[in-house]
Amino acid sequence: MTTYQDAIRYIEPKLSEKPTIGLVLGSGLGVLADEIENPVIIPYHEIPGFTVSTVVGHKGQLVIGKLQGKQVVAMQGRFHYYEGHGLDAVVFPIRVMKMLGVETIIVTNAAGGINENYQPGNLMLIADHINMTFRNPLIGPNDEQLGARFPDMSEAYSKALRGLAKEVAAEQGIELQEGVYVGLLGPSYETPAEIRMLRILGGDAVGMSTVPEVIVAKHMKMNVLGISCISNMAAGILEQPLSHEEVMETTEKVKAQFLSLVNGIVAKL
Ligand code: 6GU
Repeated sequence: MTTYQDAIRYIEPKLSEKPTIGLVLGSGLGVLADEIENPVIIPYHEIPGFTVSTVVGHKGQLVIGKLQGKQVVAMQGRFHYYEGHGLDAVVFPIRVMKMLGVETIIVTNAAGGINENYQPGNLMLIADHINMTFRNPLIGPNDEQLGARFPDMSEAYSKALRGLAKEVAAEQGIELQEGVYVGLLGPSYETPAEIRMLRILGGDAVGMSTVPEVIVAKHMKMNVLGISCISNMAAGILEQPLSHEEVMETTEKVKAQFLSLVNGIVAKL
């Protein structure tokens, strides 16, 4: 069995400095990793224990180096449960990041807007999430070395980091929504009836990632900041079908804002 230590033993010798900030870059948002200076780039397939991402718009490599003067490790492309990986594989890189030295993790994704005040292209700070996958990566015997059996989730998305993000957004004149991310399994998008249900339940945005990673990050007591790019309105809000192409087009349009927001946040960490 491949252990986290096998991955660490492969990655660590390639690094000159321990990364303290982790970035998980969602669909269309991987460009941020291209700004990392003097990068050490490690394709996932080389790393013991990593699986390979299969989604269009996801590159599939770790990029480690300096961003805004801080040593960061970025996942350029993440794993989704709908790809057929087990949850263990989905969260493996998060645990590896922690073991490399990461204390603060910024998770990003493309999400559909449930809140009718949102518009495609908005950025949304994740205030909290609802786990509608009804699966949990911590099921199984608990490894006490990693964290507690029953981890607290009452502040999954750090209030202090959200405050910092709002400060940076205000400085830069970037409009920033704040809301609840609903995580589903996918890969089919939701029906209009499901979206009406999720709205009643308190959801503002919906996507197919992030929840398992954040559960595992909190298990290991990392500080988490979550940012969704509202790439499209969820089903039934506009009179048009949903497509991954639209998701990629919108993330392309807000790329500059997204980059400047996350760069600004990393600079102040
Ligand atoms: Cl509308 N739904 C889900 N589940 N994921 C998405 C999305 C919608 N838009 C982008 N990702």
